[in-house]
Amino acid sequence: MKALLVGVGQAGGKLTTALSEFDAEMGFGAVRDALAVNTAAADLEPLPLDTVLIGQSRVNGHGVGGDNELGAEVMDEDSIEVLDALAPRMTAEIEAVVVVAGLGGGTGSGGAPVLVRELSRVYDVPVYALGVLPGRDEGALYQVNAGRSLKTLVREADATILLDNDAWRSAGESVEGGYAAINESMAKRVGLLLAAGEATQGVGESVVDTSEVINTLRAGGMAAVGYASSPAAEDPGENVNTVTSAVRSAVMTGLSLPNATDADAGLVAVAGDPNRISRKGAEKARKWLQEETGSMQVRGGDFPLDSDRLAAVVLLAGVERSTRVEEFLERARQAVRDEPEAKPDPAMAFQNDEIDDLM
Ligand SMILES: Nc1nc2c(ncn2[C@@H]2O[C@H](COP(=O)(O)OP(=O)(O)OP(=O)(O)O)[C@@H](O)[C@H]2O)c(=O)[nH]1
Ligand SMILES: [Mg+2]
Repeated sequence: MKALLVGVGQAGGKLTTALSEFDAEMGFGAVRDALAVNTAAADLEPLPLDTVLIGQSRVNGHGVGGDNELGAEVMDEDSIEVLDALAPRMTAEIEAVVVVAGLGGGTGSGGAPVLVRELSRVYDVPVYALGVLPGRDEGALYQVNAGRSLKTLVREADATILLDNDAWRSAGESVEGGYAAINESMAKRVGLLLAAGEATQGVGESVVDTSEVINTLRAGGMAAVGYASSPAAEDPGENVNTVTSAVRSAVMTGLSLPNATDADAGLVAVAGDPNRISRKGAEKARKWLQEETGSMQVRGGDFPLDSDRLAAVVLLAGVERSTRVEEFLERARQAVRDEPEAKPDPAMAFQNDEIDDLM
């Protein structure tokens, strides 16, 4: 899928950079161009991308400080500047626009849904959102912001691919400390998904096509992407279990939104040397995914790559009924209910039992 990426806010800019770099390193050419938009000048400055600073008259280049209503207003007021910067990049080859943002902050959280709406008005190609959900330890404001942003994105975007900041957090590591690793993991998943339909050399009937990725995402709503890889034998006959267990790991432990396995549609791309891919394994894996997701609409195919490993890239679409999404929404609702207490008097902590005495 030849895509144009637009990162909004700090997380959006960093993740867009990670995606562009992964695509370039792999030599895929699926990411045709990328732009970063923010209200904070200092966050745009280090990015190796073309940038647009919005909201200067409102916040003077200093960001919106987690106020996502202000983020939405600023994008509404300055969307012309963003659309003007995108126009020359929206060439005839572009098959989709992907708006990337952290949903818990202000600029990306508020700005992404507005930008998705504007892009959908102007262009006929699908407009997807790639949204980062705050981890469970991030503050109430992040949960509330993300809940509102997600609700709006799901309505405005052709599909919203979710990345849960808790998905790859190793025990004891802070979310902040893990951003670079999280962004790389996510860039790999989404980067491979975008590239899956591009690898048409060595064409066989079984090669995944961009239209299959787009048709899977047509299920709309929320989507998740999984990935896992494993060393492979040269003889495809020996790789039946290699393929099935890679697909299973991609779904069970490698999903961008863990446990989001109740889906309306799915796609399995088996990446690697086509001579090593076990047809039987790929077929078994597809059947397994149909049972696991409860969807009859599971597409599948090869993603030819020059490698001695085999990897599985799994796209699940229409995952909004999943327990993980429900857990997140409950956190967001709880944070809304708790809002008056979200900014407690710090002195109260010494009078109630929120914090245990040491002795
Ligand atoms: N995965 C990932 N998440 C990030 C990154 N940076 C920030 N976040 C998450 O994104 C949310 C905050 O959004 P930001 O992008 O920092 O906020 P912003 O859009 O710049 O908005 P303001 O700073 O309020 O103007 C939080 O949930 C963070 O955990 C990153 O590099 N990677
Ligand atoms: Mg910011």
